Amino acid sequence: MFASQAAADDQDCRGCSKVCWVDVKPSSCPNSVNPKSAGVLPVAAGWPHYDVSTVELIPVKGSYDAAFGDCQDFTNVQYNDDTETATKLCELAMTSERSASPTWSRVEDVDGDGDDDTKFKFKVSDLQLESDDTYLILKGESTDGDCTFLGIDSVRVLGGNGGNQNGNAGARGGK
Ligand SMILES: [Ca+2]
Ligand SMILES: [Ca+2]
Repeated sequence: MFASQAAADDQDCRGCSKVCWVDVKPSSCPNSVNPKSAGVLPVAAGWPHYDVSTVELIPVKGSYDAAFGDCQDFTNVQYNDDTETATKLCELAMTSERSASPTWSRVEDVDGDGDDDTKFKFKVSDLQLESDDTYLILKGESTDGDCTFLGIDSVRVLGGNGGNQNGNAGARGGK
């Protein structure tokens, strides 16, 4: 492992960064979460080779011009896997000081396209969700240490007035 190099790249968002699809609460939309829940949050990601010890789920606020509307969906994947998007997600992730590490993970073909993906579970309490959080960013290093993989999906935090009300506007809005 080249953890120190990976960490250095991670810090400035200028290392190798790539985007994969992420579906918070697969098969559910909106992705509603009770921040006081003692349970776990399932998240699927379209990439099988994570160094799981580096994976974080990061709550962020605001409007992001994602290609999808309210929710990413593993059955209808829409994301921009270009360098610009990867850099944007990396910078967005750095605006948050909260993150959770997965308590469970398993490699499987979530969307049935013949390529392996990864399922994760995160403790909801580890996320320290706030009512105006709008997205969750999944970030982790590749097992070969060469690249950071990032993905984003919306979250609707129950019990607040926040939620992802700007999801569609964000999707259509400018940058
Ligand atoms: Ca979902
Ligand atoms: Ca797959």
